Amino acid sequence: ERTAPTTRGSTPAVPAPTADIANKLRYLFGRNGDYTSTDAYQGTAWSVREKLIDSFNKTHEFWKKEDPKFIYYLSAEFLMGRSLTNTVFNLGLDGEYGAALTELGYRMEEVADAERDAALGNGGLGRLAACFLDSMATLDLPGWGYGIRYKYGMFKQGLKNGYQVEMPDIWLTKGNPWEVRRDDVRFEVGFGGRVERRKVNGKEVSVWSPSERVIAQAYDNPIPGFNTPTTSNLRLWDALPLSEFDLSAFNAGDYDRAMLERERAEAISAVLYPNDSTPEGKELRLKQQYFFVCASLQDVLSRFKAVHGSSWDLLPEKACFQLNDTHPTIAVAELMRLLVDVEGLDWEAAWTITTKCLNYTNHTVMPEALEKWPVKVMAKMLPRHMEIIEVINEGWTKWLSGHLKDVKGEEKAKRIAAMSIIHENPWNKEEMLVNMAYLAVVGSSAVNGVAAIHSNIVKDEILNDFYQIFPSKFQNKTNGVTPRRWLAWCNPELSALITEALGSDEWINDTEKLAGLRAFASDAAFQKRWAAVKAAKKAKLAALIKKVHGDDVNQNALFDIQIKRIHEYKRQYLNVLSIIWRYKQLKSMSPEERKKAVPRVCVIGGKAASAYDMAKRIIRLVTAVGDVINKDPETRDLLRLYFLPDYNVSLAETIIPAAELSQHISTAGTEASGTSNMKFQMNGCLIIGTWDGANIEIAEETGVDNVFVFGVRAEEINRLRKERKNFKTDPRWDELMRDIENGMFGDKDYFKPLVDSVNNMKVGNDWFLLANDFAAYLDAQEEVDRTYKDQAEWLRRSIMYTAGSGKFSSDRTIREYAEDIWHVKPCRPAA
Ligand code: DL6
Repeated sequence: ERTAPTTRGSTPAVPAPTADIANKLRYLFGRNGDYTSTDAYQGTAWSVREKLIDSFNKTHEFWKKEDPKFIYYLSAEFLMGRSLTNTVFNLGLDGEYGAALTELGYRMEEVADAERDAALGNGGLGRLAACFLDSMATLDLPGWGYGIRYKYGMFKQGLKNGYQVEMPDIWLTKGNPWEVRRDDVRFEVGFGGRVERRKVNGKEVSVWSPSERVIAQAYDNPIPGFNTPTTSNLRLWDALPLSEFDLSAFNAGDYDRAMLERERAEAISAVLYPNDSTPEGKELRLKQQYFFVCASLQDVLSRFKAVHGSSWDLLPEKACFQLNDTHPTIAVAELMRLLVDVEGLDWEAAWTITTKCLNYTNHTVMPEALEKWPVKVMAKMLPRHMEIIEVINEGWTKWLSGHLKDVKGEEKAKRIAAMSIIHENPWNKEEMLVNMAYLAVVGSSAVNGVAAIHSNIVKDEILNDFYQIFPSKFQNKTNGVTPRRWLAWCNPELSALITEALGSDEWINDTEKLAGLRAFASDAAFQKRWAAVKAAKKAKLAALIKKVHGDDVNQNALFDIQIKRIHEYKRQYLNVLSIIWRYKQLKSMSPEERKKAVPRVCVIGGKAASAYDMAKRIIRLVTAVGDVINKDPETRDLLRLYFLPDYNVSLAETIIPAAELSQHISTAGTEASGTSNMKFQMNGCLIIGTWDGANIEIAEETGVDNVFVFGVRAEEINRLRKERKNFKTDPRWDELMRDIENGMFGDKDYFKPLVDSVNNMKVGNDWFLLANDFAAYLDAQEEVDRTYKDQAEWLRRSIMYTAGSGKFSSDRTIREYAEDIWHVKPCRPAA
């Protein structure tokens, strides 16, 4: 049950806002008593919204008066999840609204469950952006997020006979109390057409006449900080047609044409990352990127102009933009276009301003996610931007040539070609590509990776040529997560225990204080209370498994969780192989031996991209193995495997507090950082993981001996990949491959490509080196079992995890961005 999590949630003396909730239901929804929990959610949300907007207005009046420097976080994704609980807790309204709901016969938790997740993101990158907004507001930093108001967010995942099915996420049908439509904030965005040179006032200018124009309509989503009067903003853009309706076409009986413009415009903000395996899908994605970047930059520039006129030199002192991955990188060309073509600045002046204002974060080493747009596509959709990129590239390569004056001949040409923003497609010599990461590096002041190891890979491998030239541009900013949503609000019981132990709830704003828990790590009485909280959270997850799968699970079993996007590099497949091995071991044991085994409930969750065939096969393998294991009367008390469909932020809020072991087992050097590892750590969940991403820093903060680390290191990967053909696989591995091939879990034809991808060197080449890590992984799992049998040691480690999680608050990350990259200072309105 959700109880008031902190000392802030005390029941107020003033009457609870019961009447206001009832009023909202009466006048907004025509309801008069006899409410459902969805009604109770709607009434509460619309009532809370007013307090949120009061705080938003106050903050923005203050910021307008003070005119501080702003950070604008440009991101194609914001994975916000639900807002009600977060808003009432962040605003300190949990006590009064909790009491109001009790009067109406509801609990906050059940009412909060009626809210749909705002799933405007795919995974880690989008959720990071959401955590950052929470921290920016909490730290009183003048800052907004800018993105797209997708009509359909991340698809809903279902299972049909164990296979993933995708359904649209229709999240806006019941209205959205957490947004405000700004009818006064609309900008035109153009696509296609042609560019002409004209002489205006004796000066040669480029005039772009787009062939298609749409309207970007702003929606503001207030972001409340915690323990502060600051409420900042996430401004999302919706695409609308320029004219409502083509009445003449309609009157002439051409109904299709009458609707065409609307449909074409609305398609831009319809779906989060449409499947980009087709050329049409690709074009739409570029269109989305330009759409939100163009509207956001126009918006910022128009506010700047209203205060500072055309003192454009001042812009870098008033605004900076963080490019969240390469998705918003077209901002480099768009800011140049706005400054040169629209505001009439000289190219050089505009370039100085542009590069001072922009910064770029890299979030991936996966080559397929490092965006490169065909010049043809770019030139057709954004002809003026293509010209601008060509000029930027000319200037860049010319500068480079001067810089490399000591390098001669072919070597020099090779090095310049390797760093050219526009280059040949290595797989198709006919095609030229715009490399968006290179454009971002050349056009930015700072470039950062998202964990220490990742930032080193960015410097030493992915962008090494650039690093050699601009070493000071490159930084590391290890990711973080908001401790509000991911500990205080999702685990109120643990939160209350921590507050009691530390003597105050100051840790919610200053997570370094969690280190104080180390003093309690070996205290038997404290461990007992810690364990009781975990047991309560496990009971909640057990109830969820029962609801989804109809099974009761052994709540004394070790709850072992892997939740994240399904991807070969994240190696859910390796996890399944170890579960099959565990099953076979249990089967071969005598009843006496079985008594000594550690029971486990394994849960795997995550979505596979709709076009990612191998990932879908992995999901089917999980469900097929679960079908066999969960029914086996000999072992079902000792081992279960469940796939929980439709993994999203809200589900994570239930799963993470219940987890005892979480798996972060990517091939070393492939997971840029990971952020769920930090959420698990905060909630006292032990980690089994490779030496990858933020696992490394988590291990350092928690004590490396407290983490089940296994597997090869990033430095070895390239060599091992080359040698994989000759790698002598473990006999247990060979046995498992045969089992799957021979149909132990059915569907053997469907699983064949999966087996081949890691086992048949003629077909697949085990690119992610599952076989190399397999034996070490089984050893690490045995070590997990041994440790779990010693509950005092397990609980000591669990407490040490939470105690060591101080570094991974996104408050720390955002403070570092603000100080080292943005140079933005807190600006706090009066309470
Ligand atoms: O930085 C946030 C998050 C990291 O924690 C993950 O390790 C990383 O995989 C993810 N990157 C992406 C990039 N995808 N694209 N394009 O989602 O970023």
